[in-house]
Amino acid sequence: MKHTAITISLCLLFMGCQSGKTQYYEKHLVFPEGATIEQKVDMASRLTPSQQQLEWQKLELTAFLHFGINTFTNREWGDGKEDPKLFNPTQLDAEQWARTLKEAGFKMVILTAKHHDGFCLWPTETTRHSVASSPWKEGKGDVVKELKEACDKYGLKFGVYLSPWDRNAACYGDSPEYNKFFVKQLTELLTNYGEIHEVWFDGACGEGPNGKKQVYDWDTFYKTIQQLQPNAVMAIMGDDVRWVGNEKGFGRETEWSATALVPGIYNRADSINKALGLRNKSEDLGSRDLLARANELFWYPSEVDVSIRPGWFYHSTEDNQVKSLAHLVDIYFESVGYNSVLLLNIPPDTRGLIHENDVQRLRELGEYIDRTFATDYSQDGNRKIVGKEGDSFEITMTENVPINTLMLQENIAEGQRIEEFTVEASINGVWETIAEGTTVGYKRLVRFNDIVADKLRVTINRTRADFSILRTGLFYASHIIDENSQAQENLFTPKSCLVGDKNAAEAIDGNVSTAVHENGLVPVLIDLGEIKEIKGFCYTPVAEGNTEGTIFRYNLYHSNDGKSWQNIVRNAEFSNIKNNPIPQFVTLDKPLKAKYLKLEPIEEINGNKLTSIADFGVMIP
Ligand code: FUL
Repeated sequence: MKHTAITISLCLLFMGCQSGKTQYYEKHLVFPEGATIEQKVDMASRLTPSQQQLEWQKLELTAFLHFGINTFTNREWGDGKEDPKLFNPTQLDAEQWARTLKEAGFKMVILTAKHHDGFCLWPTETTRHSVASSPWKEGKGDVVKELKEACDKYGLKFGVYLSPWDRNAACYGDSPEYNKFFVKQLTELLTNYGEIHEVWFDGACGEGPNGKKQVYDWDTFYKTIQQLQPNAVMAIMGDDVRWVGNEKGFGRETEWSATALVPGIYNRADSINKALGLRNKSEDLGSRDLLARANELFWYPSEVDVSIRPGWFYHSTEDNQVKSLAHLVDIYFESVGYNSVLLLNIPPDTRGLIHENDVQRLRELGEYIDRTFATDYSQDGNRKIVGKEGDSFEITMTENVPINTLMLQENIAEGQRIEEFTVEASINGVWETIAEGTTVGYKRLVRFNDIVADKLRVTINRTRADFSILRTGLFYASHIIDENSQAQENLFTPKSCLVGDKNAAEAIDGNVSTAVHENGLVPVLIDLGEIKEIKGFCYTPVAEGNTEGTIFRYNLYHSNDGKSWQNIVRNAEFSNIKNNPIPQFVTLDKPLKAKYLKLEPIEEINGNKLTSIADFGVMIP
């Protein structure tokens, strides 16, 4: 008897209907004990974003601006020991940044108010390591203020990146002290600059095994944001916006905003994510298989962050490595078109301007997106379509022209539901399958070969509950011929290479898809074959597949006889190599002449005793 009563009330709960009204779960839900997979799928279909998350998702395009002391030291990660006097942009013009970004179609701008070096772009009261100690505007400048005013002028939303990891703050590692210091910085930023719409807390921390251990007070950080900027989302180390898991610019084809991944700010995150085998990088974050094993779900949508150049900060050597239009368009389709927000980084240069090459590429990208989506060849793109699993709907063309892109948008205010769909086209009266897909979510752009069709038919083969589509569209995206971005460095191919004792021809074959993996932290010994003038070197880590053994910290030596060695670089790091495994170009302080180089690993990215290398080149004048 008791059992029946419980069953009836559980059924009511699972059907989500109490007195005829559908029950939704905002942002988070916990499955009742004993819930079946059908019941879990049904509840998952009614998990919805918060209002802030919904508004954030609609922005689609956000610009990231990495600017700070690293811009002037030519580094990716500063160590916090830099002289603030180095910060001296000669022509800083935040309006040029805002105008360029607005014209390219961005809706929000996020500035690195403080990166890992601890240098603050606003005159904070918390530290001397800031613009106030720099010669720029005689210490009276405030980059945050200038950019916020420019964003207001151009109608852009504004967000701040505030790195929790701080290599300058003396109190870093003294957890309560640093937490107070950090909340003070956060409070200054969230109080003195008007509305802030995204607060970006980076997850990176490169402190090695003997480094400082800081326990962050996420709860207080979170409450500070809620109290001071209730419309803001808290990203990455936050529970509103999820890092997609790579810095390459590509999202997942199957992208669930309703995920089983527990955001890192919750104490239980490590243990639950480990038990479920989940990381930000995981392919699957929300399938039915995962729902079956999970006890709770989060509305935790993906943000795809990527730089327009290889690095996040400006380096003049990368002026000719601005990503091509074709590459950026692919990134757009595989981020915005894969149910994510694209966060594209454009690093202002040492003048304090967005470099001409980036301005040009952004203009091309903006024009391409505008042109592609200006004409929708479908009739009635804005009609609302609701249906059940297995239902089909047709989209009729307005004109007899080629198309190659279908846009679908689910009404995510009621949850994300579609799991599988098929697209057919009626070409000369005959139906052909032209594409298949999985999730839709906020926006799905489906690309297919150019066709001229009378109409398309979309069948929703699998859905978690009745589906609800807000928008469909048919477009033609013109094909772009890619011109390769050129690396500026002149790389010399060594004669031979030993990794440990092993002859490692794959490490110098110029082919980054062949790699050498060795046990132990073993030296990479390079024989140039003759004495050469050396400007620097390039270590290319393994970027795909088994990335174990990637070197993080290293020493570098040179020699003319391969026996007596002189140290050139001591305890240096390949900053950010773990998340962004791109070729690491290292320019020596002074060029030198040598026949041999030795790269000695001190620390691997995950603290393992392994060494790997995809390629090694020597920079010559
Ligand atoms: C990473 C950082 O370490 C990089 O320097 C950069 O800021 C990127 C967006 O996030 O984790």
